[in-house]
Amino acid sequence: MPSKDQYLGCILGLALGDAMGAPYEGGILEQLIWKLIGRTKDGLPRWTDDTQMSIDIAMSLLDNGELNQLDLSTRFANSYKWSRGYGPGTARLLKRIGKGEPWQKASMAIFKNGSFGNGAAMRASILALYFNDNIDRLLSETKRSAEITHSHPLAIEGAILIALTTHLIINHVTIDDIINTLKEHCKSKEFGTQLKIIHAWLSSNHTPSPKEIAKTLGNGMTAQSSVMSSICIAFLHFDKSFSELLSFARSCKGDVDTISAMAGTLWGARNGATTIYSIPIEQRQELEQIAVNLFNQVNYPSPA
Ligand code: R7I
Ligand code: MG
Ligand code: MG
Ligand code: MG
Repeated sequence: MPSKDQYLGCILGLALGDAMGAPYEGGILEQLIWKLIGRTKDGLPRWTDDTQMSIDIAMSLLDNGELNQLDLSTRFANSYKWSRGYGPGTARLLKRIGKGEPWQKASMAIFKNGSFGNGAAMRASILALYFNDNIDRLLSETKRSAEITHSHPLAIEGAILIALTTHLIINHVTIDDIINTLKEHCKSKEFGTQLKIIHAWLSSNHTPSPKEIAKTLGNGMTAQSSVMSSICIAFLHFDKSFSELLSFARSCKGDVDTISAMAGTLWGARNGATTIYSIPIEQRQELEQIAVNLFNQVNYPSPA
């Protein structure tokens, strides 16, 4: 059975990965901008769109008692702020929804087949915290949460892989068994090939360097160049500290906030929040309350 500490770890790992990774995301210009806007008035590290959209999903689920796509699309649009560093396509899409365009139309308006950015995967661990009793339901609800902004099959598959991995981790499944289950759910050649590489590395006890991960699995803003990298980084750091995970993800360069958020949420799902409580972050109490509310709605029996 998952513990409340794992729920806290999953949410705080995501937000801390995001906020700690954000100063290193992208090129010189993006890093300069983040230097100017990366702290709250009280000097706390700010998180970005990765955490904001995760909060939107959590609040929508908790308030509606189900995944309501119209409600979620409205929340995404209402929360949009340029200073959270949204992906370029998602920023345009959310502005269209904000002006009243239905999400079904907006989500196809920017990229011809819908976005394959990692913006659906980065927020997908929340689904695993809410839909813990049935894997098929988890997968179909994850797809519904993703397609509001990311209707491309690779973006949806990336979201499903993160949700499923989170689900298996909070339910104490071993890395070997997680990999076997992920293999059953990899539909695309892209993710399937990457998973085989991770499997081969782990079975031969090879520890890839950050450079090797970036080159082989990717470090970009697309789902297919960041989801498997993040899963791999999380697996490599399950028995190491959160700060080692962060510094490894930073060395991978590229989309550091999102890779750290996805690796961080998986690390926290496994290790809980105890060792990361003291790291300062924007709105920590609100984040913790969300984790507790998600945990409480699942109705896990209390320990004897
Ligand atoms: O996926 P998305 O919300 O971006 C999330 C990223 C994370 O790093 C966040 O931290 C934030 O910084 O942004 O935003 P999108 O713009 O939908 O997708 C991200 C990028 O993937 C796009 O800007 C494109 O460069 C690329 N991309 C595509 N390129 C060509 N054709 C996504 N879909 C396509 C496509 O269909
Ligand atoms: Mg971001
Ligand atoms: Mg950005
Ligand atoms: Mg990012």
